[in-house]
Amino acid sequence: RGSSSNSRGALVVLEGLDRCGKTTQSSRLTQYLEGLGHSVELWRFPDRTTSVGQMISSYLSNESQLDDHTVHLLFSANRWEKRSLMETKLKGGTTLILDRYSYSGVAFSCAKGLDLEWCKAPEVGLPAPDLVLYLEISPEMAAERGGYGSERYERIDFQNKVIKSYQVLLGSNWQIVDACRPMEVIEKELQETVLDCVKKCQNGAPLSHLWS
Ligand code: NYM
Repeated sequence: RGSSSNSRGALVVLEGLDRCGKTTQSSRLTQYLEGLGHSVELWRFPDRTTSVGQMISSYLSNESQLDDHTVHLLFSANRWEKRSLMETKLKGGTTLILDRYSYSGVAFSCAKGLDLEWCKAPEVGLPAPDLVLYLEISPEMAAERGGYGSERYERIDFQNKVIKSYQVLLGSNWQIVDACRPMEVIEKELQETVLDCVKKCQNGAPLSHLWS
């Protein structure tokens, strides 16, 4: 597949508030690309399977307490520990669909009051996504979807702060997707956008690094 010698997989990120539908949409998107014969993998951050990920997971479920800066750096370390595999996969032609990435890292920590530039710094040098799909929904509507669980951050007032920090991060490779619509409608829209992006990367669009 792909005619250019610089052909590679695409790095596609799904972002949004808790319960915006990211997880459903990212797995449907992965199935869709697989069905077309593309090499594709679905990853999620935090990756709770590593030892850093386990520290994060116990923090999120309130089983442990950590300083806000410390947990921010753990989330970042959890991406760095996957960086080399991420680049290998992309170079090998595999498209990666990421359920959350550095934008979540910055948006959630900033919502706690940490400094924006401080939050962005540890992410510098990670592979930059070719496309960020931001699933837009109000915290009230997200909360209605079966309600929030017991994890940290799942509160309407906090989610409103997260929206504000996402707005600061918005870049030219972002697509804002109205996530209040029926699942199938959103799914179709994402398919078209992502397929375009996959083709561009097959044709050799260079991979860049954060924060670009
Ligand atoms: N989260 C996620 C962060 O605070 N920083 C990060 O870097 C990442 C990747 O963790 N509320 C937050 C956002 C979510 C929570 O995510 C766990 P999920 O998608 O529910 O597993």
